Amino acid sequence: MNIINPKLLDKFIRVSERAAFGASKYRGKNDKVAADQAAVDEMRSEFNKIEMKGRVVIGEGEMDEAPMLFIGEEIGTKKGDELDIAVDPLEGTNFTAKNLPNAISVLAVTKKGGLFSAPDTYMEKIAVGSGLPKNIIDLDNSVEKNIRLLAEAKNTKPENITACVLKRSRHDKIIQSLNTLNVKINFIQDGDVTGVISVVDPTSSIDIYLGIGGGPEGVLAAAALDCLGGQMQTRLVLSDQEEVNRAQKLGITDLKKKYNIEDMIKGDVIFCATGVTDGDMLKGIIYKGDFFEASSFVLHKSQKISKKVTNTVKK
Ligand code: VTB
Repeated sequence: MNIINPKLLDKFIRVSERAAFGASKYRGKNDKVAADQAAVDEMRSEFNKIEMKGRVVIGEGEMDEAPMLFIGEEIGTKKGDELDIAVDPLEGTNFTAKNLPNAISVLAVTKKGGLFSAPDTYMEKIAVGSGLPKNIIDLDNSVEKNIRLLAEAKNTKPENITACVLKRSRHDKIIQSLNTLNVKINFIQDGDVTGVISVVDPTSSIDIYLGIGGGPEGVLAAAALDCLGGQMQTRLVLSDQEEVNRAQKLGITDLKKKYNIEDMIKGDVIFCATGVTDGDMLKGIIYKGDFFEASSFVLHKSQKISKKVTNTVKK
């Protein structure tokens, strides 16, 4: 495999740490725009210190909207390896604004051409953990069929399965089907990157993730699952011509394609997530005088690295 230089890992951890620190200043201040902006600014300036020819493939929007970290933006010193980068500087803007658990800063990195550039539209998602028969779940199966297949593979009954679902009315039908099978549902208010990753988290009881969330968040979660041996399938939800145009602009021709992890993430990948507020997966940023303490979840596929790190960083 064409690997990402392992020496860059610490530098990428620093990027998500700084983004989380930026956002942390706005915890509980009821201003999600300012929190997001602070995360973006910190993330961008830290990325620009890294020796690489980086390109944002999943970012804060498209160039004509002129945000920072837009799709296509070149980042890094413009010397070094060509890397594709997906970012969500603040995943959980509402959580941060209200100082609720589970806000994170998150990024994924591949070699050039390794990341699916998903448009910022909705995406259907289904994900399960490791150690299961390949292609066990499918978006074209009914919810009932997917749950029964999963329960069978786990040698248990549907009533012993736990599903994670974003609490939205668009999921009423899924919820009804899960209720019929007596599946336990773990609702989340927001933050489906963490929701999807929970299927591979040995400390969580979640067996399956189901539902519709953001496309960019889907690809970020796929990067983590790829390193941890989970399975995931996604499909874009394009609700009008404008969204179709956006997808086509990113080079997508088959609008109904089902994406498995290997269609979203190719080759080596790095994933870093840092807690902004305390959460199920990570502790939030802690201030310590002139320093802050940041907890991150870090993965590097080719190096078989999967670790949680806590660093003390100068403000
Ligand atoms: C989704 C989900 C994200 O926001 O994008 C959601 O993927 C927005 O969904 O993790 P709604 O339009 O239904 O509110 C998050 O939950 C947080 O960014």
